[in-house]
Amino acid sequence: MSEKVFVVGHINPDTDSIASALGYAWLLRERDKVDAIPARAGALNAQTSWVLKTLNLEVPYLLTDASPRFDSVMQRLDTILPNAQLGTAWTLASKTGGVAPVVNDDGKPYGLINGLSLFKYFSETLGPRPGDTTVREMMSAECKHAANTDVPKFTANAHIRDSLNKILRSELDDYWVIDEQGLYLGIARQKNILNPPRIKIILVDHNEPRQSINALEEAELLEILDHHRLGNPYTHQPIRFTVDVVGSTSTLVTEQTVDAGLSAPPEIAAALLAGLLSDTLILTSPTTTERDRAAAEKLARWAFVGGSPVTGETIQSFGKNLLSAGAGLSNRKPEEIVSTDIKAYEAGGFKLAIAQAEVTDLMQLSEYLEAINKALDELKNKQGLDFAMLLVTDVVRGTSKLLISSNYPPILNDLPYPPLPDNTRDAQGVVSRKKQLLPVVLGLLER
Ligand SMILES: [Mn+2]
Repeated sequence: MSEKVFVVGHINPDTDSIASALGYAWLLRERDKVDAIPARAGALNAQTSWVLKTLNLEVPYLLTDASPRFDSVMQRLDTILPNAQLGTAWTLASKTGGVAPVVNDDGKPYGLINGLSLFKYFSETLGPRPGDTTVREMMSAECKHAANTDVPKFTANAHIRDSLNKILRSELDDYWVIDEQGLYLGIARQKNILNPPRIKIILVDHNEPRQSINALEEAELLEILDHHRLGNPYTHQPIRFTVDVVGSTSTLVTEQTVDAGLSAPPEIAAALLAGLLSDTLILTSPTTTERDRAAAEKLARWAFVGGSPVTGETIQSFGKNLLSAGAGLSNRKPEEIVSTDIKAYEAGGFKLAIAQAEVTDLMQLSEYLEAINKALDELKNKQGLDFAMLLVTDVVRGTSKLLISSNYPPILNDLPYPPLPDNTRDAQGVVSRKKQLLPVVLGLLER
C-alpha cells in the first residue's frame, strides 16, 4: 500500500462528518487501494457516540493539527549497549551514515556516538600527541565513554514546529525520538527535521479552513468532498474537489460506492445512513434531495441485512433512535450545548458563530434558558466574537427557536424571526443552519 492518507471532517464533528470520513476511507481502501485512515477533528457528540457504539465501530483517529510530528522524520536505527566495545559503534555508524545510538538495557537512551563525539573522546584520552596507542586499543574501549549524553529528546507525537527554534540553535545533527514513557524509538536527522514530509489529507463535510483542523496549510491537501457553501483554501496544485447540493456528505460517499459497483459492509452502511439521516432530520429537512432518498434506500438495504448490528430496523426506526440519542438539553452542561455543534464565520466585518442543538420538544428549553443564554455570552466573549447564536431545533416538529448573545449588533433586529416573550426568536420551520439560517444571517450582514 502507498503512504497513509487521513480522511477528516470538520472540527466540532457531527455524525455526517464522522460517518463520511469512515465511509470514504473505507471506499478509498476498497476501490483505490489507498492506505486511507478515518480521522476526527475533535470529541464525538452524544449522537455520534451512540452510532459508533451501536455499530461496534472503532472511534476514528484523533487528528486536530496537520503540522508534521517527529515520528514522520524518525528512523528506527539499530542500537548498541553502553558497555559494548567502541568497535561495534564504528561498525553501526558506518551503516547508518555516521551515528550509533547507545541505549540502556531498559530501553532508555544513553547517548549518541557520532564523528564529533568520537573525536572529542579521542582528543581527551590521547591528548594533543597520540603516541603509540593503536586503533585496536582505542576501539576496545566501552561505548559509554565516547557517547554524547547531552542530546535533546523529542516525543514521537510532538509537533516539530514547537521545537524548531531549539533545533536551529543547536549544533547537533541528530536527535532522539522517544515514546511517552521515554523509551527509544529512533533518531531524527536535522536535515529531515527541517524539511519534514507533509501529512496527506482529504477533507470531508467541510471546505472552509476556519472549520478545519489546525495548520491545514502545512498538510498536503489531496481532495475535498463536501456539501457546504464555498470558502475553500488556496492550493498550489489541482485537487479533486467535489461539492454538491445534497443533504449530506454521506450521500456523496454512497453514490461513489454505487458507481464503483460496490456495497458497503453493514456497519459502514449504517454509519453512512446515520450521517445522512442526521443531516437531513430523517429526510425532512429542506436540504433533502431525491438523491438523498435514493442513497438512503440503498444504505438501508446494505445496513439492515441479517447479521448486522441493526438487523430488522427501518429508515424510520433507526432514524428516530438516532435523533433521540443526540437530542435533549438535560444531559449536557450549558457550555456544551452552545459549543458541541458550532461553526464560525466572518461576514460584513462581523465575526460570528452559530451553534445548533437538537431537542425532541422545545418546551424543555425554558428550564435551561437562563443558563444557556449565559453560556452563549461567555462563548462570545471568550472567542472575541461580535455575536453568537444558538438554533434550538425541535427535530420532531421541524421548527426552531433562535437564541442570540446579548448586546448584539442592531442589524440583527432585521432578522425575519419574530421575538418571543422569553427573549428567544421564533424561527418557524427552520431546521437547517446551512440552508435556512446561514443565508439569511450572512445576507443581512453583507447587504
Ligand atoms: Mn454534513
